[in-house]
Amino acid sequence: MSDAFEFPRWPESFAAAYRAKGYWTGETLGGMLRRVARSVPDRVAVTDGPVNLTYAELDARADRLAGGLAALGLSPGDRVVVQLPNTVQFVEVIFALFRLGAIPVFALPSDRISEITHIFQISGAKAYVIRDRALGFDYRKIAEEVVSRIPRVERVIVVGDPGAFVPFETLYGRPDERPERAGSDPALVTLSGGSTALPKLIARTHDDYLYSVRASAEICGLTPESVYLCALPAGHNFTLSSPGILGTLCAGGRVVMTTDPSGATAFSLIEREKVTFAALVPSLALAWLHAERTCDLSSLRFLQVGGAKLGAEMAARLESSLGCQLQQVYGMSEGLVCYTRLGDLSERVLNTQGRPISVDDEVRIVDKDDQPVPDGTPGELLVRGPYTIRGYLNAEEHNARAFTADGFYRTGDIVARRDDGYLVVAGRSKDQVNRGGEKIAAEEVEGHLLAHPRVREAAIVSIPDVYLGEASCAFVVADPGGELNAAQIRAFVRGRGVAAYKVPDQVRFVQSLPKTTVGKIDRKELRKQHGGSAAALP
Ligand code: AMP
Ligand code: DBH
Repeated sequence: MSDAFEFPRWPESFAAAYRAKGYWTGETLGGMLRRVARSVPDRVAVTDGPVNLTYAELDARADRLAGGLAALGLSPGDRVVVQLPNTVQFVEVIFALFRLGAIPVFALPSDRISEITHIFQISGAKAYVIRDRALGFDYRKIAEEVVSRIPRVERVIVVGDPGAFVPFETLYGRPDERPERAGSDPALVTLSGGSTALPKLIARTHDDYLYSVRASAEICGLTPESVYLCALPAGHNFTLSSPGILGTLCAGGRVVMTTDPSGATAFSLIEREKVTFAALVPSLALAWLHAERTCDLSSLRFLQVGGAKLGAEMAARLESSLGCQLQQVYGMSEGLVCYTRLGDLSERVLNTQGRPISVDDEVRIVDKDDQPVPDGTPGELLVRGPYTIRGYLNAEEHNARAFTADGFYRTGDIVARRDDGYLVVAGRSKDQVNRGGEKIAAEEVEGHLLAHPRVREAAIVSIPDVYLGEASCAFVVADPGGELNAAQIRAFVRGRGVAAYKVPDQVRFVQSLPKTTVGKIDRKELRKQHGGSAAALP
């Protein structure tokens, strides 16, 4: 990618309307922290183990780090890949980048060399911020490879033992005195869960992101007394913004970081830090249900579950077992977020994935021919609104398919709208496996499988899984002659340097794959043949 950082923007008539309605205020994420720090300087913003950073301290550190990053040669508009575990440095770094006007590109801790190389290539990023080791992995190894493969990557900043790279601690420099960015500038970049061979980049502006953050904090009733347990990866859209880290800070509340989301650790943190809310994916919620409970969880006001479908039965069990309100969250990095509301009737909380944040989220549910379906009938969800992107970055061809001519994003989710306006997610039309909230693009893993010299054809489909909701199954047509087994296939994919969750959970060898009339692999038919469910468009 070139240095240009152009992303599809909202047409001016929409932008003007979103400003006029007070959604887009011109405030930046850096400006938001400054404002909150002035009003509650001595309250704790972030807790990480024994560390308690106040708003005044976080604000000052962000300024000094921005100065240090500038001294390293980073400028406004530069992209910086951030791959940090849930620690206080994550929050410091992102606000330093916001202040500098540099753009964090969020990688997840599970990403490995294959994903990271792709992220650098398509984002044009020239710096990388990592922890030395976390979760049993040495991230400096990825950094070494990235630096040798991509000459543009000039700086690697390491929290912890830096090896040959730049130590994070030396970055606290003289405060950077740059003017604030404009609200319409890009604030951050995340990656789409993807259904294409490689994920696409999503640029979010300060205006649109902060609107979703502010509105989410309001929907969740956040106040300076709110304490958020950040248990899912901090760089994910759910954790960052729904209302997550940024929403909590926007309300003057406190974020408690943990790198261990297990029930045992989370429960003791909830008791010790008097946590008032947390966000989980369904599989983690299930693990919490089964974890031993000796701690006092009475501070917990509500628990958010999202990222993958939560069944009504599980929802009911969660609510009664944890003794707090449940909130279902259905969102996407591209924008739209739906919540069941606190105080909603239990029927809605258990059976729906909520309703959109904004009355100006325009939701269309359509059949195969893009015609609207009646309420109660499942169809593909299309959406347009004040915080839903109008296109991926540098992806003109893909955008023509992923967005309608009038700017609606095609979510690839099969959804029914009830007459009360609440949405029920019924399935998916995109070629993706949602493995406990972690999204796997079928095409991406198929590409890795096909790289094996003895694999002739391959298809990835979802299969039901008690814990994860869905697991991935690889159907492989192997070259005749010689032995090829499942373990070899899995080891091969792992050896390609991909995130562990993408390694197929099951591998099945078949003689041939079913094809559609145009000769593409018919994943729906495969799922049907092998006992999975296939959501069909009406
Ligand atoms: P991502 O592309 O990683 O941002 O993931 C967004 C996708 O996750 C959505 O388009 C849905 O397919 C799925 N998703 C998120 N939340 C839920 C939910 N509560 N129920 C079902 N699917 C969900
Ligand atoms: O899965 C998601 O991407 C997601 C889930 C809940 C999301 O992006 C969000 C809330 O904001």
